[in-house]
Amino acid sequence: FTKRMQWFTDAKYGMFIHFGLYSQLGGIYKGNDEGRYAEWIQGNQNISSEEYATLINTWNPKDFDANNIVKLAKKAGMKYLVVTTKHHEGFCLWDSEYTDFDIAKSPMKGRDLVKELADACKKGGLHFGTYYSIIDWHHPSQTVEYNEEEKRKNWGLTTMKDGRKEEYVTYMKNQIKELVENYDSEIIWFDADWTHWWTEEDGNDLYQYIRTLKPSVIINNRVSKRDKFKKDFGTPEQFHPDSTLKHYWEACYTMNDSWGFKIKDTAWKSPEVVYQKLKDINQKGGNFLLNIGPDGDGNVPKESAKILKQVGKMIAKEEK
Ligand code: FUL
Repeated sequence: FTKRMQWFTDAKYGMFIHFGLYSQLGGIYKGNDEGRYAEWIQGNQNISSEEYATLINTWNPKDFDANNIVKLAKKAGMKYLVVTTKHHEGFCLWDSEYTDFDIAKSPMKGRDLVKELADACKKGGLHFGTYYSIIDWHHPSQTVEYNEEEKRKNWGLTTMKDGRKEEYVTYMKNQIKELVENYDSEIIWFDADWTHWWTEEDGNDLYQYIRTLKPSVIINNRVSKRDKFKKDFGTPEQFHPDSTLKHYWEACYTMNDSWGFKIKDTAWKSPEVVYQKLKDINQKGGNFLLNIGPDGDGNVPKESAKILKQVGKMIAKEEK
């Protein structure tokens, strides 16, 4: 285990990328800018899955440049990268054999952003990881839970339709197999294990499945009810522990407020604040995964790039 985790602990600092159909909205849908996280807009604004799915027709991030992103990450002093291959919305950034709700059915047909990033990482010497959401607001196996008390839909919790779970788990396994075998993903970064139809046992089973596919792969604790399952690493989000821990961990943070690109979010952290976080986290034995949310054209927001480069300079200076 220690050996398998070695590159990860040595890496210390990585880039998180939130990118999906939502990126083209920048947190505003039909004039409505409600909601904190732009990647949650479907849920925050209660957009039906059919209506939301039409966003695939206008999704055309033609400026997305994986080599430039990797260059930026390296300049920033980062050693690995994790991209949202499928967020809660269910849209896949790679050409998956198992769904039509993917890049191949968008105006970006012919390109595969997961492949582009995986290749760019390989070329640039960065480790490559893939985020994958367990809940899926698009997959026909699930509907969105209705909360009687609050009289509203609870998008964080999907409901698994009767008899559809096995089919969906197979779907996940097939897709993860694609990510591991075709893109050589080194980290499977799960999310949304909190939903009630996903049990600890399901998580452990999926974990074992992936480990057999590729023994060296690293899997985060969100595969299986994060609190009870510390392997391979813990994932504090937008905070970090104030002392060292017995298990591996990686704190993830945004540079402003939202993960996905949000036009109105200007709450940028200063380079000093980001640098301090990195130091503090690393000193306590954790990794730091810092997010960028490219816009609808695929461009990295100028502010993010600027902060990253300045932090990179501070790291370089300290290493001299
Ligand atoms: C959370 C998600 O719901 C957010 O959208 C984001 O991806 C964050 C890293 O994890 O659980």
